[in-house]
Amino acid sequence: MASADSDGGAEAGIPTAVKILVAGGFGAGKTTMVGSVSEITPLNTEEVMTEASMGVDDLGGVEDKTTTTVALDFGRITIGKRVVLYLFGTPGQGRFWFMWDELADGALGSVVLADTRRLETCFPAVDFFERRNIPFVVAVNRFDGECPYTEQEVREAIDIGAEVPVIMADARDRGSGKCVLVALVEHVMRRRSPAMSP
Ligand SMILES: Nc1nc2c(ncn2[C@@H]2O[C@H](COP(=O)(O)OP(=O)(O)O)[C@@H](O)[C@H]2O)c(=O)[nH]1
Ligand SMILES: [Mg+2]
Repeated sequence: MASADSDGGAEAGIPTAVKILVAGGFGAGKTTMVGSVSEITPLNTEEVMTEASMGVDDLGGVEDKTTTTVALDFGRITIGKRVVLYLFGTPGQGRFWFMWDELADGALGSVVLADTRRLETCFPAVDFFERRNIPFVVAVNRFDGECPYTEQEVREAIDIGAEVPVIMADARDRGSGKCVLVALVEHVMRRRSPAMSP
């Protein structure tokens, strides 16, 4: 898959295909976000949770959740006619960690969804992308309307560098999800050509 900096295709009228991950803890809104922004019917592998996942998946704070993504979510969105983002939602449960390296292969960057009710559930995702030097933005999914924390408080809680964008978002809202993705693409471009930084 072409990366965003191979611009030849875009100049010739062929959109550049970019792979983006949507990560975060179990129940943070990954499936919801991929579904709300995707311009194709999103593929999702949601299954009703069975007793087999009891005691295996961490339902702390999301006890009402009755389905779970067993493999991944997949969606597509075109940004400004030139760039096509292919979105891969990562499975949030710890028992699917083995898939993350495969999914991350060739990814331009990632959205880490943070659930304001359980901020700590996004730590493993943040850690994963930091270790592999994969650019990411943090999208704070405001579950009950208002986010109880300021951007600075979220930053301190997650302990991320000042250069990582933190965006307040609503995973159910297409426009909001699109803003998050544009922020990610801009962040990746800034990292690749520091001269573009404000
Ligand atoms: N109130 C509210 N509910 C949300 C929001 N985002 C997701 N949800 C709900 O939270 C639950 C978990 O979301 P889901 O996308 O399945 O999480 P995933 O495990 O990260 O894929 C679902 O029932 C969603 O409908 C949000 O921004 N606000
Ligand atoms: Mg899911």
